[in-house]
Amino acid sequence: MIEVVASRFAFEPARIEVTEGEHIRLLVSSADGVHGVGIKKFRVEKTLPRGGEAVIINFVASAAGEYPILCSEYCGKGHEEMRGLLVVAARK
Ligand SMILES: [Cu+2]
Repeated sequence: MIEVVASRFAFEPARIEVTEGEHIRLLVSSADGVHGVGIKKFRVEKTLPRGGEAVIINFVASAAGEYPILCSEYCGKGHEEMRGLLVVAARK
């Protein structure tokens, strides 16, 4: 399980490294207002409620590569810059 905290306007950690084929479980919460987590490649799209309640996101990192983690809910002026990176290393 990987814990991630979203806030205006960043994800912490901003970089998540996993291995191809791994079953990923993210436990994501917001430190302030409403945010979202979007990882298009793996069809991840979840809203994070205001108030810090954690949301669990499950997916399989089925392809190696680097994929942006975007905020999927407009959250203010820095929304477009709010991004993390999911790095999926190829399985040896
Ligand atoms: Cu946001």
